[in-house]
Amino acid sequence: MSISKQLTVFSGVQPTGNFHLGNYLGALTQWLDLQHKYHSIFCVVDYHAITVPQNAANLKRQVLDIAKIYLAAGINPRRALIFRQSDIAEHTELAWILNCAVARMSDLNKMTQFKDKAGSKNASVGLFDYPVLMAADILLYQTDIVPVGEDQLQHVELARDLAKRFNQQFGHAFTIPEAKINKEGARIMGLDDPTKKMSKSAASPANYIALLDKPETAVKKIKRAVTDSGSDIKYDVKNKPAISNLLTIYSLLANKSIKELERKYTGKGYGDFKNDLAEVVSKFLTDFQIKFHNISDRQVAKIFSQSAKKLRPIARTTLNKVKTNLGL
Ligand code: AQP
Repeated sequence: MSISKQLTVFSGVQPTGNFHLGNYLGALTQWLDLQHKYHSIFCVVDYHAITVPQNAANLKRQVLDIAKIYLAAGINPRRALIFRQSDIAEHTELAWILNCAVARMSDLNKMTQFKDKAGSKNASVGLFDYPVLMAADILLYQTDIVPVGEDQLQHVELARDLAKRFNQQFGHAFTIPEAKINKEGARIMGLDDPTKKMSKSAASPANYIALLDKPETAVKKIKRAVTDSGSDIKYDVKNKPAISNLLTIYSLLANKSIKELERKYTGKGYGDFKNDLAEVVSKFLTDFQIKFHNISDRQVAKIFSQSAKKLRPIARTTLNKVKTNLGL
């Protein structure tokens, strides 16, 4: 009889900009469930953050704040390992090896996020290559499940392809991971433009509700959120993308089905709907921020160091296998 290994979950968030409701509903809410069932590893991916210019003091602050967001949202450090990517050097070492052994320019040229993010800017090589670093993050821990929002699906696919290629060409070294996407909330759209995803790096703060926005600021953002033509509160992504997005946010935060909300607002207008949604969001943020402000930097530093101590040997074992297979 074979003893099946406990499955491993890995995911991460970049410590950049304002962690928003899209990150929370698309990724973090999945982590909350998974931590009870699986060996769970949640990373603050600071090496990814430096793919675009950062201010040193600000980056240091944001790294701690993202970990506090994980904790305030309900990630339990006794169940899940929360760590800082740059504490484990094996991430960049494996990324280099993948770059040379199996990643190809043609793979990275297909990545839509790079095209979206690089725009006309003088993009860094790191920004182009960041999906390979993400593959290394995932593969180092022999990850089975990667809970992410829809925008990261393409990157998890790349991690799968690189792992398969490596295993075939050089001998087995990696578990093949699978992405896990929420049924609802996988792609929360911008409040100012429901055709584009809610994004930390959006040009205008009217695009997102940050988990650290003052509740009164969030209320204003919801009241100013764009709506569709007509006045029905109806979930119809094609014809009513803005209201559908607001219904999704409302449904997930209030734990009410979209059908129930549609019934509740039959015959009512956008004004009533937005007032109630603003109240739901405001309460959510108030409760969340009380927990956030109760966590100290020292607590986070201790969690980082304890997690890194446990994870380093796993990362080292994978890397040693990879190096042996390559003759390094
Ligand atoms: N709008 C979104 N809806 C649902 N999920 C989302 N995610 C991001 N935006 C949405 C998910 O959040 C996790 C953390 O993302 P990240 O820090 O790696 O950043 P990102 O995917 O590049 O998206 P952001 O947060 O909008 O940042 P910028 O503006 O820098 O691109 C991931 O699981 C992601 O899928």
